[in-house]
Amino acid sequence: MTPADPAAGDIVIEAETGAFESPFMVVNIEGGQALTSNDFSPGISTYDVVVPEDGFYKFGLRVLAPDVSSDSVYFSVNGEANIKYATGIHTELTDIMYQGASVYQLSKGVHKLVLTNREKITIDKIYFRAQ
Ligand SMILES: [Ca+2]
Repeated sequence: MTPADPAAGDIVIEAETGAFESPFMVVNIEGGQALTSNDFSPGISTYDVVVPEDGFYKFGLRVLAPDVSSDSVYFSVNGEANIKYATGIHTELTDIMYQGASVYQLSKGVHKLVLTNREKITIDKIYFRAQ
């Protein structure tokens, strides 16, 4: 089962379009491609996040996270400290909005996102959801 289309107002980035390094790699999944990794070393994937208007945005991911060795990743917005994002276990593609206090006030323009590998998660899409 594929999740519903993203909500209006979401900024959606295909995770596999990042500038990524090993162990991140691209894998084919149902309906397209995703970013995944096969080990626990801290490679990164970087993104330009194009924000269409000033506002508050919440971070989220569409993931496959089938077990306890594949259900987390680190993320950092605009050079802030890495946040560990534990998605919970999902054996089908699932949209998970980060539940911590990470609502970002972003101005119109380009912002920077960095994902850092932690374990064997598979990430299809990245969201910044307008609040
Ligand atoms: Ca994708």
